[in-house]
Amino acid sequence: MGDNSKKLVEEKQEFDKNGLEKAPKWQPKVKIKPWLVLLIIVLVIGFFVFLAWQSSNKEKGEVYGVTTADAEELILVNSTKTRFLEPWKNVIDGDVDGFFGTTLARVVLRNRPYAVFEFKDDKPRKISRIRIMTDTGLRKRERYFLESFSLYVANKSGNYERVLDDAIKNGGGWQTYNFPEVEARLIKLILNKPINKNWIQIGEFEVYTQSELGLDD
Ligand SMILES: [Ca+2]
Repeated sequence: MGDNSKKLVEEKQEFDKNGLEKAPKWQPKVKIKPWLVLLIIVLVIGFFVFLAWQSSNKEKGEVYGVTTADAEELILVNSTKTRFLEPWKNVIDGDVDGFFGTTLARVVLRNRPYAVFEFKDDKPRKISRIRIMTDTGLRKRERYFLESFSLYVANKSGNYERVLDDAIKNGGGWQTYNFPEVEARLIKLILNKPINKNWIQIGEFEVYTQSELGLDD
């Protein structure tokens, strides 16, 4: 008991000396570690180096232009895997330039990659045309360019029906495909070839309803 009260008195004196006469020194709640600062600096520099590399990785020359305003707005429902920086959402983003506009679908065990889309309002449409664009100006990507695809649609009952089975006929620019009008709630795009590579590239995919058939090929 005696020892304890002596200790308390000592502690109180110390507190009085350091705490009340001097303002307490400010200390950050989390200690900033030098290695963490260094890591953040490296990451920031790395990000800018990546941006520079990605812009230098593009070919100069042909530009395939932007998507048309009357294409239906799609959202991604589900899909197979892609390269990390080139996800399936890039195929419906209206961007036809570089990595950020491109989908690079992963081919696993020769299974055909695919993506399922629906209209933004979740309602069915009568569709009769699609457009596909493959070349977003990235170097050394020709070997991965989409060569052939299949298009399926599902109506309200959810049963898929094949609408198209077609090839990409003239390289990476925009190509238009027409088909008899069909009601679609879900649209499934399957990439068929090249299936012997690890990847298949596609830049943009558009869907049109009957009312937009004024568009020229
Ligand atoms: Ca795109």
